[in-house]
Amino acid sequence: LFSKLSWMGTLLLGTFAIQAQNPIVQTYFTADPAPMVHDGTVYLYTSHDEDSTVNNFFTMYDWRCYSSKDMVNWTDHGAVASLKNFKWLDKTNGAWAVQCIERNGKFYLYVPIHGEGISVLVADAPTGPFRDPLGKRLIESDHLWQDIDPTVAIDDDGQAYLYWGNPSLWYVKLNEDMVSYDKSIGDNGIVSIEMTAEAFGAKTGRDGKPGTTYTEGPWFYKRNGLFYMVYAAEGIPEYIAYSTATSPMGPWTYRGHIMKRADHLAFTNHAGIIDFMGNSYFFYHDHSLSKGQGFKRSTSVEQFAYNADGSIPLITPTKT
Ligand code: FUB
Repeated sequence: LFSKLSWMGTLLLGTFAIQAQNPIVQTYFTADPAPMVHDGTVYLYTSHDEDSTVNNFFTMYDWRCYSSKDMVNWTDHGAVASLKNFKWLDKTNGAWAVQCIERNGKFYLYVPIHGEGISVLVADAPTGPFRDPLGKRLIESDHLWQDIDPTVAIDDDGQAYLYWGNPSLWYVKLNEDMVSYDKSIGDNGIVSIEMTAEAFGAKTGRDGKPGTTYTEGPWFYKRNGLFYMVYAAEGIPEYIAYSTATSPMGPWTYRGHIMKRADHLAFTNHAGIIDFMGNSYFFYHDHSLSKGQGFKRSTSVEQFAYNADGSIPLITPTKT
């Protein structure tokens, strides 16, 4: 792949400086971007679509990390974790959408393994090495195939929330250790969000029944006292929509589209949002690098500005 690209980066001490044109990673197929700001640096965690697709489906073995101090030059830290981190796992495929968060100097990487639910890895540095602290999955549910796309945030009072799910949306209240959760609420700790049209927009399902636009890929965060749930909506192809709430546990209010469908976007989309050095950035993925192959996606980013009331404007994806 590398040799086929008109890639203009520079080799620097074993890492790659990647120019900031979309897609921002042009040496691997990367998807499900999950940015994290730590210590003046953006760490961008991604899932990784393999160059060779098995059974014409997502072929994903590891999670990659990139970092930047200016949103222009990116350093490639390689695959910082993979399915091989889980000794108990009898699976070689399924390293889906990841998110990392720091707490008390440790970095917690929440990962779904498709069909195996959600697990967590921990490291002393954002780029690892990551280890498996539990030796088993984190979320103890009976709906493993729907347990994908974890997203995590810590509220100002120190309570951490882990949301996830397709096509339902669940959360747990993580304990201070970030690798266990409060089992006294919901169904053995797992709280199911009520999927109403008011919360996530109305749509009519393929079966003709009323549903909501929420599909997957939630991105949960707090900004200026407001909680945001950005997500991949409907499909196929998906678009990006969002809801807000004044409490981390909802109730959620549907706020509309952020990124509409477009021909050069993949049949999935998956957002990650940060503020960094006074600007706001919206990460997503498209299929531009593979020229239209939905299982070979690439990470892109757009700078945007929130409206004065905290709402998110419609963002137009770069067309390369
Ligand atoms: O990358 C695999 C899956 O595709 C993710 O879990 C979904 O969000 C979609 O992007």
